Amino acid sequence: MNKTARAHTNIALIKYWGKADSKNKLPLMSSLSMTLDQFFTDTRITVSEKNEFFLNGVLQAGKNYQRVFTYLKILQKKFGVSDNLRVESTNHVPTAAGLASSSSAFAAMAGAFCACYNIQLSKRDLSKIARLGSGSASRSIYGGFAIWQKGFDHDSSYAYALDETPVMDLHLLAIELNSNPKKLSSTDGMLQAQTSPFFIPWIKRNEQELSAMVAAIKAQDFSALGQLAELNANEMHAINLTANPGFSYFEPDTIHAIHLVQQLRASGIECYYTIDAGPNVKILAQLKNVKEIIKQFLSEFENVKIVNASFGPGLSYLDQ
Ligand code: 2P0
Repeated sequence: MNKTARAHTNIALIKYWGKADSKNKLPLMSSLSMTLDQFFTDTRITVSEKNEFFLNGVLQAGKNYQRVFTYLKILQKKFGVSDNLRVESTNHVPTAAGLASSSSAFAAMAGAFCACYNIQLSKRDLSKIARLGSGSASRSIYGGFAIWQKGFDHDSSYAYALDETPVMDLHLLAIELNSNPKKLSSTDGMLQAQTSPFFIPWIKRNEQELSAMVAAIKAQDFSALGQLAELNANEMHAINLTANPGFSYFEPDTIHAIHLVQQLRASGIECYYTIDAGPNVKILAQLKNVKEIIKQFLSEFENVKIVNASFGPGLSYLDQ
């Protein structure tokens, strides 16, 4: 078989930020995401003479190589196989970088592993094994809106589709303000965040925030969705600031972008932001306002790159 697997990046509107079990990547909260059309990873795995990982055509060593093969060895053990593997991944990220993500990388890797060994899995089981590579990858098995239910062990922690083909008018503008590598990985950041006095309240709010988000999506209520997403992102970043010691992914331009979103809103252009483990900002908007928001960001920031994304599909295989 050896088909190429394609998975799209997702952005969480209700975020995963805290683990119950680092080894199995079991989260302390459920999360909800939007899969994006503009950003994806293609991966092909073949049995080979030696273990090799090529990313965008370049042979990888060190940390990147380690992370991929640590993961693939976990899968090989699980499925009782033990060959050397050649892994070829290509990240398709339009000119605006800063959105190459472990969510698409490990969802595509899980799919490519199954294709290599002709292992037939349900989407639910694919989601579980993608999670072992990176928590957020569990959600990229699906298109549209996906929910990762936290569960309590490997078998109960998986994502499912809330709506794979939403008709909602929702755009995500990925605003690249800064392309430097992040200072603290998500894995380390979410561990450090657990020292915040607000970490337990953050977890306790998860169920009610998730239900409110599901209701907003079902009602196609853009205002409610945006307000909830922005609040949830602010909570995550407040926890980072109040950790001991505190830290932040924000850069001066991040604050500047937040202020611009607030100003746009005050002037009647409805939009909201969400921010992940890095300085870049993602804007949630409806089609009628996309042009004006892009114009405002281009006039306010030098060298900013903006990609207008909407809903993307789940894991697929390319015909060859
Ligand atoms: C999310 N993020 O829900 C959250 C919000 C970033 C901020 O999932 O340790 O790369 O590999 O499970 O999935 C990024 O963390 O972390 C992430 P690991 P992952 O999308």
